[in-house]
Amino acid sequence: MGFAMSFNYVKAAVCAATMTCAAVTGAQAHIVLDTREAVAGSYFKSALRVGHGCSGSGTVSITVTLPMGTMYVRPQLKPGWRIEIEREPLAEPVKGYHGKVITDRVARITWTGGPLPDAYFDEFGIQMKLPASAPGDVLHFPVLQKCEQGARDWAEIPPVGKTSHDVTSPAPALRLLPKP
Ligand SMILES: [Cu+2]
Repeated sequence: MGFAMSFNYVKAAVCAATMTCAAVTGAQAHIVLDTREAVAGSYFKSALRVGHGCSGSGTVSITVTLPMGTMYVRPQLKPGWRIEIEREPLAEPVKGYHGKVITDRVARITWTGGPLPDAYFDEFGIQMKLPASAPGDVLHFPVLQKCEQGARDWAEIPPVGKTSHDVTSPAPALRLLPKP
């Protein structure tokens, strides 16, 4: 918690001192993962932060698509929001804990509730085990945001050499760090 806060302070300071300020604060207002980096293969707890609605309209649901390789995905219960977990079969079963064989995975999670007014932000907690590797060392978590009026698909993946600041509706992203 303390670390995340000081990280944000650092970013705010950088933002004030550089010309990328608008881009940085803009990205903060999107739908993003609260944590941007984590060690590959580790247990990871974070939250999807919804920074605003759809062109002024309040948010009534978000659906996140989980990247391949994430395991043991669990959403955090959230008063006022109904949670739906959609599973899909794995191409090949994998060995889990306690000698269990795992044959499916969480593909999508939807929170429905609110409405979360445009002027407010909120966070939707999620935990999982991260894969040992990912293409380009980045995992993407596309989110479909539905509002009282309209919707927004946060699913853009920046092309190689670009960042989330270069696209209008970037998918929340997590950089995988090598195991220490
Ligand atoms: Cu935004």
